[in-house]
Amino acid sequence: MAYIYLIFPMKPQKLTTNELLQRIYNSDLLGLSKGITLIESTLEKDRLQAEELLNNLLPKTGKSIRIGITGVPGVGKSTFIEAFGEYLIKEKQKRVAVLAIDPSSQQTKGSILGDKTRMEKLAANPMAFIRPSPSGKSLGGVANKTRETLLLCEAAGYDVTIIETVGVGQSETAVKGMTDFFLLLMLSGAGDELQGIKRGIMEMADLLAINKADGDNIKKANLAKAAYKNALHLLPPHEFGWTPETTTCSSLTGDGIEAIWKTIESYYDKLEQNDGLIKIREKQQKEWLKETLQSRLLEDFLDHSEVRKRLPVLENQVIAGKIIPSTATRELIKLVLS
Ligand SMILES: Nc1nc2c(ncn2[C@@H]2O[C@H](COP(=O)(O)OP(=O)(O)OP(=O)(O)O)[C@@H](O)[C@H]2O)c(=O)[nH]1
Ligand SMILES: [Mg+2]
Repeated sequence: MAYIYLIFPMKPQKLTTNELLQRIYNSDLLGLSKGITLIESTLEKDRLQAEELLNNLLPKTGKSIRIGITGVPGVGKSTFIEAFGEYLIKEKQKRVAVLAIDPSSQQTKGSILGDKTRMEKLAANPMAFIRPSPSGKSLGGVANKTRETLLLCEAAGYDVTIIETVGVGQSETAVKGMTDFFLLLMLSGAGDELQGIKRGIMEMADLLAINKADGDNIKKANLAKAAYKNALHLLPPHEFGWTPETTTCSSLTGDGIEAIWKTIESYYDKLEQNDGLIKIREKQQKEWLKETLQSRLLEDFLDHSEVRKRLPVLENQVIAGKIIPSTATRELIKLVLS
């Protein structure tokens, strides 16, 4: 590479799709990064190449253990991922990729994983790959790029893919929709309301871990664990026979980290008994198509020249209370489809 830069110092050459594929299959980090940059580009020609790349590497995807992790800001997600990632690499010889979905990254220039400071050791480990959240206008757009990046990481041979998101909004649903196992990190000593955790998010969890269970906190963490265990009993049972579990952990002492991995392994064992993984992923693929179709159709529709001309007029009529939105919509659809 240095050689190429010497000859063309200003303009590094773009790789062809085949070159990218070979590099990704060889787990070449530069190739993987270039592939992700292509995925994140909004230029139409890059988009087309990204699609070609992804369609070609699809047969090499799907083999990783896909884990989603959420929890309110400060619960210790990054510190946990660092400890957990180090454990997986050292004790289980796994290669670990960490991605993020942060819909607010547009404004904050990427808060999640933006500073890798709390994952310094993991970031420096050649067995790990850490990529900050892509930026984007909509959650759907950001999530789609992360989902495609996950496929690239799988083709590059990562055994475990972790997607972090912050537990305050809609992004959990997006992460749930692209991972197999969903881990919710919580703190002891604060009610769910205080932690901003909505019941819906608890319902998504396959494992609820009370984090920072160390020092003076251990007792409180155990009490919280018991309380959440009871609360989980009240929720409807999961599909495929999995009963969500509750545990405690500490990224500082390492307590509970191995047990969490064991839980994930038994979750996969359970799914294997009734083709659960296949079914979960089929459902996710179907949903992914639906979402992509919806957002793409809307984008193209609003971009249509006739719609662009007519929409402001109809918008004013709706604002003035002269017509209802469905009448305006019907007229716009007729403009495009006729
Ligand atoms: N005692 C204790 N402190 C911890 C533990 N894990 C994280 N912390 C501390 O909690 C703070 C927040 O940790 P982060 O890992 O940055 O939390 P986060 O959930 O990634 O936060 P955001 O990225 O802002 O959403 C830091 O000061 C950590 O040192 C733990 O297991 N025990
Ligand atoms: Mg963090």
